[in-house]
Amino acid sequence: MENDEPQSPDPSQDNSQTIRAQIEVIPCKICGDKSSGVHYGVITCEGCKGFFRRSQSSSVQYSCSRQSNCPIDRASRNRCQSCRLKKCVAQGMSRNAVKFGRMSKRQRDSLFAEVERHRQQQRLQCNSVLEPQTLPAYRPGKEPREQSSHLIPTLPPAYPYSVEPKLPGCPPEVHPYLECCIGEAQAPDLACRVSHRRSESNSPTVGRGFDSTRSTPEAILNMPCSEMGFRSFDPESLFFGYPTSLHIEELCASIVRSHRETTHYHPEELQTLRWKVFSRVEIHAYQSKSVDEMWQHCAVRLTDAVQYVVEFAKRIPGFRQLCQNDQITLLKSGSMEVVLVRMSRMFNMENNTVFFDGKFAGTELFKSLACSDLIAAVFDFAHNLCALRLTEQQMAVFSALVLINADRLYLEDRERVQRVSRDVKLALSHILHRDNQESLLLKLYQRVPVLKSLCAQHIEKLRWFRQLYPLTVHSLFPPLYKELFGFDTDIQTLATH
Ligand code: 6QP
Repeated sequence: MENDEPQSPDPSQDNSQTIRAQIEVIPCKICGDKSSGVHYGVITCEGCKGFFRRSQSSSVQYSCSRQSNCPIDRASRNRCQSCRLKKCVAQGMSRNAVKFGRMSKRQRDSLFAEVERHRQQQRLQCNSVLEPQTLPAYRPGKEPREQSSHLIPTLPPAYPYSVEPKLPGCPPEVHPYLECCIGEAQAPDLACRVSHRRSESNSPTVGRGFDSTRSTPEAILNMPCSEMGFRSFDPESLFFGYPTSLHIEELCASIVRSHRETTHYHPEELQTLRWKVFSRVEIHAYQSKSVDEMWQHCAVRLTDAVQYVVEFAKRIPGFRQLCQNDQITLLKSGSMEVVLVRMSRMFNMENNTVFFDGKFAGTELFKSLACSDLIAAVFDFAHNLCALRLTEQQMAVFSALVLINADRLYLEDRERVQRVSRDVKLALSHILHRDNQESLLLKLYQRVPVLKSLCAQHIEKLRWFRQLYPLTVHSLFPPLYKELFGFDTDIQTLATH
């Protein structure tokens, strides 16, 4: 695995030495240590480069013993491998990052602008009486936009030379989360909350997908996505005309790549893990957990999976061109559905088990959730989808179709979502036609309402659980989880209800 330097710019166009020297002014995007160049698509230090390389071996599996939101900086980076890896992925590191041929002028300008910002900052720090001569590795709060909020750690300014794109049709807004991130930078466990009320938010609808009217994790979406390393498919070129079959081919390829890059386990790895099943003793240990302990555990797992889906969404051509509110609306209502679609990859039909916490588990393991009906329904869904034996490509495009759903409530620019959705639908038809499996189309469309109902059941259970254990939800559930499921409740509210 020696593709550590897959992204050094083309020397024929740019003086790569100069660029590398410039890049090194920018600290490692993962831990803030001194960077040594672009590794796996992101500016990182040698330590994080090596860590990411090791993490890509199929035998490696990390889990966080806390709440999956550990701060990662130079001093703490070795404390939690799970959170470190998550940050790597969130920042856009990918083992598939390949050499890019040319840096566009925009990319170069943007890179230089970032370098310049860092230079200026360093000069300021050196002049400061309070912080004489310190060149601190990582200064959260000094640069709020560079700060992953821990709300959705997948929202980084990320690499590809982030001049924040002006989203057409969406007026620039003041982002309160910036202040919030500055204020809370030293306590990253606290969620940065944005109470961003929208006009519809007076009548939140419960039970139909997620409540998309609550706080908005703009931070995630603000940044360009990390799809450098390949010529990306440009959805804008489609908006004014009919897509050609070449466009659709490219769209398929792009979605498939996005899927591949944002799934933690690859098909071959899952295949080799199939023999790992929980022993009776292990099953008993899970069953003996208290209800709230098991819920918290699953909430963390689920949030992990959602974060990968957020990253997938950001890499779907056309998604980032939607306005932020619509991106958030689609994620709030669709990311859980995609998690369920993806779960079918991890299902073993031979013994009705699903991959969980490193091994394969049957429904009985989840007894202490006290949701056997929902667990049975989730297993049933995974089983039925698994029975369709989708290829990874088919699943990728189906996942995109589930996410880019123009029928969601509260979309601001529904027409724009419709255009992207139309293309994704064409992509799905195209891929099934190509595979000579057109009969799958109807079967897949028929799964969509089932997904919706599973998510509604999830929400219902969550409300029940929150009534029983408000403090567990308030203090121990991952911020992103609460945000997605519309649990913005603060402690005062809990006290008065
Ligand atoms: C990614 C997991 C297999 C149950 C749990 C989808 C849950 O746990 C609940 N929901 C849930 C959890 C996960 C999920 O997708 C998984 O493949 C991640 N997890 S998981 C896996 C499984 F059968 O925890 O690893 C949905 C909660 Cl939090 C409350 C009540 C009922 C639930 F199902």
